[in-house]
Amino acid sequence: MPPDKSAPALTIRAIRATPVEVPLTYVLGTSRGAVTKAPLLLIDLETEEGVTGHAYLFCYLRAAAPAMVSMLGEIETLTKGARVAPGEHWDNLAKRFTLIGVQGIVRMAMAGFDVACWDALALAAGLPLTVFLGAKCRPIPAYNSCGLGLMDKAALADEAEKLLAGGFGAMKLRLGYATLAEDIAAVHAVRKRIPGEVRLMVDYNQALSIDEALARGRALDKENIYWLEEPIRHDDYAGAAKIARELKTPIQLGENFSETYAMAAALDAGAADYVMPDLERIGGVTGWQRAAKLAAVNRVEMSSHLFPEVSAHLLAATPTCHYLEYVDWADVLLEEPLVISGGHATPSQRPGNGLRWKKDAVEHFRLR
Ligand code: SMN
Ligand code: MG
Repeated sequence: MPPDKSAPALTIRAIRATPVEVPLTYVLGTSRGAVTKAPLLLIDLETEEGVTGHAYLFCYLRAAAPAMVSMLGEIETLTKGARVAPGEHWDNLAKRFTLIGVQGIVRMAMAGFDVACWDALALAAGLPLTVFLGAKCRPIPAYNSCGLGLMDKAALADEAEKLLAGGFGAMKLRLGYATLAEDIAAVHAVRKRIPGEVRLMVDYNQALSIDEALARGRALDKENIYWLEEPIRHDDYAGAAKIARELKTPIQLGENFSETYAMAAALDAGAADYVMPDLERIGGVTGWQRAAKLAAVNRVEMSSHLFPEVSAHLLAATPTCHYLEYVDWADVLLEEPLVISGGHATPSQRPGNGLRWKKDAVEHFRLR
């Protein structure tokens, strides 16, 4: 649903960006280091009409937060007084930021602004974001991506059992131990403790060389793995294509796609069987919609990366909707955390994207 036709006009007044850091219920031990806390940036887009759009970003590093706040300040300077029109803003800001490059935290800040703009428009229209985008609110299959990091095998099995709560029919295990034998032992430890029908995805977070990915991938082909994510460095599409051709297990890529251009290049190269764009790297709601069209044209199933609250709305409006990646990171900050039932996430039925901050929690977790 194009905002120009359906939403009342809104005028940008100010952008507030509040850095917080929340503890994770389950430590996320990846092959590239452990994530124990999530530094998030909460964005409020104020309009002259009194509607406030919300979004949050994942800063990855606490040190990145001040730079992202600063970029949002620059975006505020460039857009203050303009009409809320996210697609147009994306293209104008992309031109304006050409010299530094629409990448890294510049692009993340743009994406946060974009998500907040779409929220403001859907709020003003009185519609849940999914409906504003022309789709119906419906339950989206979700996999539990909390925890299951690199750790002791007994602890891994205990965690796998806990992650079934909510009726999840799928979960994701992080791999990239020193040896293939340890990777397989981790798979077996988890498998033994979960029902046979529960799907198991694995994620290497770019840890392997092409040869090592082929060797470990051939062994994993015998383990009924639902997808094998980012086995090698994320931007080696020729390498990933070779791996995708040789292995039976589907290759999943996408959290590092920078705008739709990277996704198009990956699909052209045959680098991925499935895709899972990340809201803040693909370009917010505007970038997601472009990616969803590309996935549909290529008939590739599309999942999400992090940001489950907004991604649930977007996946409901994605023709090749596959899986929502569920993490509970933002729950402590939200008036209404995302609800998981029977292994599915249902987009919030309220107008907008459903993000509303719990003020006392924001104060408590605020970075100063
Ligand atoms: C991941 C990425 C970034 C932070 C935590 C975890 C992981 C995923 O690659 O796919 O969830
Ligand atoms: Mg991943």
